[in-house]
Amino acid sequence: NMAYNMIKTERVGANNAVVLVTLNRPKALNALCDELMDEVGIAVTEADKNPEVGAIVITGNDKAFAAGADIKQMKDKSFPEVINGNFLSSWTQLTTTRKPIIAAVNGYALGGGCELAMMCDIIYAGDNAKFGQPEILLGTIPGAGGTQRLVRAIGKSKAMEICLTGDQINAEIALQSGLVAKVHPKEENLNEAIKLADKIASLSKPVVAMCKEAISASYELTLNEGNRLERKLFHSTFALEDRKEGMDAFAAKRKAVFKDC
Ligand code: CO8
Repeated sequence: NMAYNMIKTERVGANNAVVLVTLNRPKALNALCDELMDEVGIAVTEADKNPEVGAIVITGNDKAFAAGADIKQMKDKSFPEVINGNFLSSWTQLTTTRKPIIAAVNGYALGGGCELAMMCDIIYAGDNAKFGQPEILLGTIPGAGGTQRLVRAIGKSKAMEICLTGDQINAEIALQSGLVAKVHPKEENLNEAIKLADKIASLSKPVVAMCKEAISASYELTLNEGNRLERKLFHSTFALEDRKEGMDAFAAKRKAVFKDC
């Protein structure tokens, strides 16, 4: 296990099958500097490769999930610097992860923080959560999917309102809009996210990966192409012992035991 400066990682859940990544730069409200995002990328990639791990949870602290990209790191950059360095493109590493990632958001998820949460597969919000894309107030626009994933999550009109004003929405509105899957009292939110991750981690890993792949593809493909991919993946599950075990267990009225093969 490598030493991180900006995050903490631990194995949690009943069978230690969940990796918990805690963003740990509280003095800057977890502002997402390059080093922090690089560490998140490494931790998530390692978890993705580890056969004992079934799901990943990313969280912050009570006050902030993350208050955005690091404005102080960004403010003096020139156009040639950002274009030649393809500034912040490394963030997309997260979206290539095959295992499910759950964001447990308490407090601020602003700008890049909101975008980071939206790169995850499921968002659970504490009742004190605040989501927003305040880039417009800084004279810039979202750069890590804010204008794209937010539209798909909550529709054009609400996304326009949020991105064009920089106004924040609270947990209740985020739930109503479909940005988050559930809201919990903030003290319970992380635990609920871990329980969810644990449940997913107890299922067949290749089947979970195929299911995630199919749902993620709906972002990119037409309905026809998406349904075709889904059917191919569905057929593929019949190549797995886990598919047979799942159905045999149902017929025998016992609990399925999956072996990831
Ligand atoms: N960057 C750097 N430092 C930050 C950031 C940030 N985003 N947010 C907070 N901090 C720092 C503050 O400067 C302060 O530091 P210090 O103690 O040294 O003064 C410390 O964190 C505590 O913050 P506050 O004192 O401001 O705390 P408050 O409780 O008063 O306010 C807020 C909390 C409302 C969240 C406030 O901190 C705030 O408005 N933060 C900035 C929010 C913001 O604008 N975020 C968007 C950033 S732009 C962005 O994310 C672009 C994404 C592009 C991604 C592209 C990827 C490819």
